[in-house]
Amino acid sequence: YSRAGNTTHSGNVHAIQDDEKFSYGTAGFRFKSEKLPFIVFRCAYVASLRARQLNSAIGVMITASHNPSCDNGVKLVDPSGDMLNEQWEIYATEVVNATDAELPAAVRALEKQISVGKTQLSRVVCGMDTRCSGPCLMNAARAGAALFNVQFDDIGVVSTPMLHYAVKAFNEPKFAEPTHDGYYSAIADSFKKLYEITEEPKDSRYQPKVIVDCANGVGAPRFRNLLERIPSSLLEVEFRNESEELNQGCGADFVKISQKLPANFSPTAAEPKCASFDGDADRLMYFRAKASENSESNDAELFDGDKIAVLIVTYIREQLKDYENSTPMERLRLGIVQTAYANGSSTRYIREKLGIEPIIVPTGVKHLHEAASEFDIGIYFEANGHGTVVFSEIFDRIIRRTPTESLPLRRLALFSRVINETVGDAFADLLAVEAVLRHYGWSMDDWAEKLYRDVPNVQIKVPVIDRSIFKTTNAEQTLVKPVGIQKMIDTDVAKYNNSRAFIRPSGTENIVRVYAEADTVENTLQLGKSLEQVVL
Ligand code: NG1
Ligand code: ZN
Repeated sequence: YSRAGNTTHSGNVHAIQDDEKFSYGTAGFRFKSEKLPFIVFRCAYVASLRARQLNSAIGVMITASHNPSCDNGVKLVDPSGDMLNEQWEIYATEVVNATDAELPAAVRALEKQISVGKTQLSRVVCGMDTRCSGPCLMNAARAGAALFNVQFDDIGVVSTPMLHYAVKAFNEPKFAEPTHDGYYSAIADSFKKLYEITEEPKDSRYQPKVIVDCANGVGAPRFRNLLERIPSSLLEVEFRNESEELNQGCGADFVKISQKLPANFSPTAAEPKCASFDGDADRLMYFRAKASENSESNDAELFDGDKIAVLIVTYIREQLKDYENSTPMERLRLGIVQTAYANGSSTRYIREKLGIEPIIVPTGVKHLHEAASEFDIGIYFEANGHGTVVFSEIFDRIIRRTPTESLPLRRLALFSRVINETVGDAFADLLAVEAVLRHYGWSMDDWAEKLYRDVPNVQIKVPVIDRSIFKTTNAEQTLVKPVGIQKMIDTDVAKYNNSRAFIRPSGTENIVRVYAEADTVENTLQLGKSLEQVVL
């Protein structure tokens, strides 16, 4: 697994030059799959060091999420199921960037630097998505972890959130059993119990049926496994896009960016409630065919991460009232975290109607998760459908572990276990959304009308030669470099009503992203186009 001997899953040597450098980005290392064997090998070694340092389980996830099937990637997961500690991202980058000749010295230096405590609990837990390069990379990971003699657990083909969940479960046995079954039953059992103590309103328009676009990824087999534990009278799921080309014309990212129906969804058929996963099932997007005079139109109406976040926060706040009424002195702090991509309407609604000041952080789950963890109940969602709710120890003590007769508080405790608090999880989030819709007796129409309406928005990917020349500030909403561009953006934005726009370099693809909002669809598209010209 050296750079010189880097061998692809088809058995060809694909040497990596000494001067080719890589960096641990928002999604770990993510490239064409042929580059990955030596990277995964070295990352698993770094994971084993981290495991020894903390005497804990550390996760390695092999996936490239919504990217095409020829890509793959690897990211590491810290003991509580969180993203890897930042200093260790730097270590991982250093180890991967060492030449073959430099590697032994780099490794010795690192081994000297970290102090190793007791080691009997140290292990590397590794999962992969459905890509055909996965098994070869799993072998590379096993070999990497073996260098330092750390136990290796191959948990097979899993969604990214299942891997995060398993890592936490290995380290906190009370949390759940660290197996596929442990994950399925913890979530499904909480969903069923929550169902039992939720009374659907008499005039309910809720439909217990969802059509799910699995992006031809890991969501198909694993969500089927989870649903085996939930009677179809409680929730019926129809699966689409299970085994064709991964992420091709489908999946949460496709639906979000194109605002179109994914492959195999028809605008004319009666498909009232649909949802889309991404390739590794950590993103969830609800959608339905957009009402249109043109029966051929493939336009989708999105119920994205922002809509999901607002739905969930509305529910949590309502359940929490009981607690606040009985103990007015001891409040649980409820917060909501978004990024600049959140629809302006959602941010305004949260601020003005819910009376909560949303926290805006830079793109990347790490930033959202961190900010949400400051609260007793921290809700975070990216507009693209990646998000969850995190709970503090105080919440755990007061709401989960204190027996109560209060139905709202019992519901809140169960809801907090349906959610996968380690990371955004398409399966858990879908069950959480269904539980809330049923609680309110809401149809998709209700969900669309009773909260807020999106302002028209557009996202454009602009390919660039070197995205590193773009530097931002103000939670990525202002460009400081190249000098002068921000002025041009401001001039364009000022031409439209209710407009907002920003340009930032992607952390995962060699593109910059243009995001724009304005009063009408036409103006939004125009603004987007003119901003695209600014970058080109
Ligand atoms: P970049 O490529 O940095 O915009 C994308 C998503 C992030 C996050 C990461 C990791 C958007 C606009 N960006 O990041 O939210 O999900 O991928 O997968 O959706
Ligand atoms: Zn993903």
